[in-house]
Amino acid sequence: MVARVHDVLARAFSEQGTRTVFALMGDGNMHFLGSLIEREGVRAVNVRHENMGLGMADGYARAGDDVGVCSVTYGPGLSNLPLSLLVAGRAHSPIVVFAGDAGAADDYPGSAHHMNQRALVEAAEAVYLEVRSATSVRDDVAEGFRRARGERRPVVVSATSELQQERAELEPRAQTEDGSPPEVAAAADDAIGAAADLLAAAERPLILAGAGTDATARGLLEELAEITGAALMTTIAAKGAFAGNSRSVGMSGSYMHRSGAAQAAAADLVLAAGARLDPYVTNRGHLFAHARVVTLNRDPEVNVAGVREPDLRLTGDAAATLAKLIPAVESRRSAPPRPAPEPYDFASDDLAGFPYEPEPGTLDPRALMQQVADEIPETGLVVVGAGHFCIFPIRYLPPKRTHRYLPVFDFGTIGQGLPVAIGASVAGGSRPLVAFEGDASLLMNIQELDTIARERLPILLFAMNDGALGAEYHRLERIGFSRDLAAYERADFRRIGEAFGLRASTAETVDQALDAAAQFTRSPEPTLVDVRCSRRVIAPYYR
Ligand SMILES: Cc1ncc(C[n+]2csc(CCOP(=O)(O)OP(=O)(O)O)c2C)c(N)n1
Ligand SMILES: [Mg+2]
Repeated sequence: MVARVHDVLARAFSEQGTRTVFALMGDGNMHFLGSLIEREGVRAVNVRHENMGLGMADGYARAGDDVGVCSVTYGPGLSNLPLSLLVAGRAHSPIVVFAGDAGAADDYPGSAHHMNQRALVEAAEAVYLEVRSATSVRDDVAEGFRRARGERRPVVVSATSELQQERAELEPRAQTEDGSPPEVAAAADDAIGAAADLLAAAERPLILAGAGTDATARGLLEELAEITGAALMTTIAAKGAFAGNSRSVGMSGSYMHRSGAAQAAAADLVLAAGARLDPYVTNRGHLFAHARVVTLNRDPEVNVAGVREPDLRLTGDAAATLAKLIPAVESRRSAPPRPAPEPYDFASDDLAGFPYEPEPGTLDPRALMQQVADEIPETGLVVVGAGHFCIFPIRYLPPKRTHRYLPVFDFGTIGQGLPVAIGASVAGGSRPLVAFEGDASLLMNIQELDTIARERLPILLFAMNDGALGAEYHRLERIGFSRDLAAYERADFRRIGEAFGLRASTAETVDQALDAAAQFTRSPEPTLVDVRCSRRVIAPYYR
């Protein structure tokens, strides 16, 4: 059989560890996809919109800690990508996209497909690499994967149609990359010593854990909190890391409750482990303005919201570093640790303090969140899209150590919770997953319910249906307009879900939503719950 460049391209992707591709075909990538799927045996998840295919690759990368791969055709296919490129880039997701390129045959004035692909991709903050020749394919693809992994961002690798169809030498498959991240050592001893000095001397230390900490590191952070009397806080993505620990004071930044805020304001030293101290986590750097900040991160350049350098950086693996830091602190510390702060239950306090009466046929999403944590699967991912509704799962779902949160707030867009949930589900295999998305967000990309149904993905999707652009609805009056400008009749997600082939139901009461969740947990099939959310219930941030 005569091999072509598209065969070599496909083999190069396979050699880089590609097992799944999120794809939508066209002239520009059908050769590549044909080789990748039929000859290399890669699983194709066919998507209904390219922007969603990239969003799924993003979810795959976030959940699986592996490169997400997606493919689009040239011109119009590639033009559907920029929003997801921006989101994935801001989320530091390693992604490689194979894109067609119309090439010289299509490069004439008035040609339907011709456009400046590089400019569009670069404007969306991603890397654009062109495969140069039939003999450079493997090197070029390897370069794309290396940059995606190293820079943790999306890289678009393109090849023209002419080049893809050229004859080429298909070499036997080389050793496949296993894709696992390289071993990272503990931070340097002198930095650990300096950190131990600071921790031993601190009067009101605070430990902040992010998604870059694993269970071992979290256990060690709890040990360190016992020794030093530190309060324990998390980012949203690490919510639940310290559930049940009496020193735990909730999440940092925009989602802090008043007990946590008091601890953060009083802290004289913050140890931020595996946490990117972005503007949301640090209230644009104001939050820990009066504390010394020590970072413990693999990223040697991590800083405080871009406004301040940390006082000390521990660059290395969190668990390996903490294993050395703890005895160093113990040997220096003399004062007895402070007692744990007063216990505080934000959700109960908030429901008692703001007793909204839901309108008939709707429920209070805060009450649903308080109860639903016991009905959803014990372990697994909780994906949360962006909008007014997102505050309910983030702030009112009782934290659990076995739940891992994927908040999709990067770039502040709506609509990306759905593809990230799909990609994460594909990465997780048969593990059930729970996702929360707003009604408008979901309707923006509703066609991907078809992907969920076709792939039979075990996703429990809550459509948080307030029949409004809630984020705008709850602010319009304050700027002098009617809030009805952002309200509309609620879509019927039960009928929509059923039409796409999902198990679907309507929940006008908390009990109905709990029943649907319990049924999913017993038999995890693609499930959509139309949660009739009251418009009267206003989330804290919007009050
Ligand atoms: C692509 C995009 N368009 C518009 C916005 C502005 N916006 C932010 S939140 C929001 C409302 C989303 O509505 P929904 O998904 O129903 O969630 P809700 O706020 O009602 O809970 C909108 C339109 C945005 N962030 N991103
Ligand atoms: Mg809404």
